Amino acid sequence: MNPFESIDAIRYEGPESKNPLSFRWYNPDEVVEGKTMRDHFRFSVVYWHAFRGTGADPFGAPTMQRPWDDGSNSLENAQRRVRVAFSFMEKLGVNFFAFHDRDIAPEGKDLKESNANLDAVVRVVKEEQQRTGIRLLWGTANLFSHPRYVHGAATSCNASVFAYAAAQVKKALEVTLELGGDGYVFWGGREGYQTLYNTNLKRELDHLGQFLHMAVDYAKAIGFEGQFLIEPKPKEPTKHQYDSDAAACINFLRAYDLIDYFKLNLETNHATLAGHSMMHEMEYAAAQGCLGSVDANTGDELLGWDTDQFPTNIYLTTQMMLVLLRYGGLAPGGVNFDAKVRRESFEPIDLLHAHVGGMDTFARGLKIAAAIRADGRLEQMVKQRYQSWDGGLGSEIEKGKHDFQSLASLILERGEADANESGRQELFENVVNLFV
Ligand code: XLS
Ligand code: NI
Ligand code: NI
Repeated sequence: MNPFESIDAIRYEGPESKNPLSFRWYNPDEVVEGKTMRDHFRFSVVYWHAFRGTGADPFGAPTMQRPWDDGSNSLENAQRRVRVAFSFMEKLGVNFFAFHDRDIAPEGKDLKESNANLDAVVRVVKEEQQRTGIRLLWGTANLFSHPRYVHGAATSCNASVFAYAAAQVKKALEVTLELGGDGYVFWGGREGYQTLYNTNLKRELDHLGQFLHMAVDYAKAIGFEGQFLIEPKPKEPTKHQYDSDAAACINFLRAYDLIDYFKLNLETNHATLAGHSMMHEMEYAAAQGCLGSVDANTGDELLGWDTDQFPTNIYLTTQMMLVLLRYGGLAPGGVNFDAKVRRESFEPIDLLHAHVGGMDTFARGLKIAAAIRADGRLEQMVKQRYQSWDGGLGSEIEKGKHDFQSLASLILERGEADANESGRQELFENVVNLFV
């Protein structure tokens, strides 16, 4: 019933290994830039895709073979699933997982029953955490699947839905605290709109701000000290999600006085949907002191939706690791595989191949990024590009010694700015390629 039981734990065997169930690059104890790979990544498995994904799509029925899962909504099934999930994570060698309240336990006939179901499954999760040492990266509440959330949760036009969502997040925070979670994520499931004709945008944003303040207050009240995170996404399920990208989220957090309590959980496929690269989203968030955690996946350039594929592109992970190394890493965040196997990859072993590949792709990205940094050429070239700011006029401006008056007289006197130098984009790209 548990197909992972008979499989050997996945081990690092090096790049020459022919064993598909081995790591060629992810070597948890290997130290890169003063930190083990284990601590750089803090890899995490998501419960929803890995253990609740059915393979159903808008055109067809579920395909996943999950012999431990009887497909029912019973508590026993939910508890058995937890045991299998932990045995999977143990064999894979990840140190963290993440879940929504409704992934791990079935929704009951009312909130009281749902909370009791959650408690019954959390007991098993706790036992498994103790048995394996696997920790909770972050918890969250599913505020988007149930029909009550059709118009959103904190931004619903229906005040009692706001209240229900508050009650659900209250419980999810308690459970996250109980399981020792390092963080708590707010992804704005249906917090957005389909048409502005029927939407009071200002009122909805005010409600969202109020809701998040209630969460901050409740966390303080119960002593939850984990990191709060907002996960940007521009569209899907609504046409326009309020938390559309890093910049929009940071603006919202500042406007509603929440910036001290939140960081961002950035997801690669969401960045693509927003018309950004993941490197842009990470760089922007980090520059604002808001880089919290990463939902690691990738989209498909030919498809315009959240395909949530496992990352296999070494350029992508190299770029991500360049940003992370420069800004000093992710903890208490992690690299959380918010990714699902394709509908056609329906055997349990595909889950292992997918995660092993994702972890190795990140490990290669880390080693390449560290090599680029050790070489120093790229950094030197960037420094060179900004040299006009390192002395003379540039440093005077940076130090605040000038205003429009003084700059205007200076340029009137000189007549023209200094000549520009080439941006050398192709050379920068060639230097990166020396290491990939
Ligand atoms: C959906 C989001 C979701 C969050 C958690 O697109 O990625 O899975 O990570 O609610
Ligand atoms: Ni996500
Ligand atoms: Ni997503």
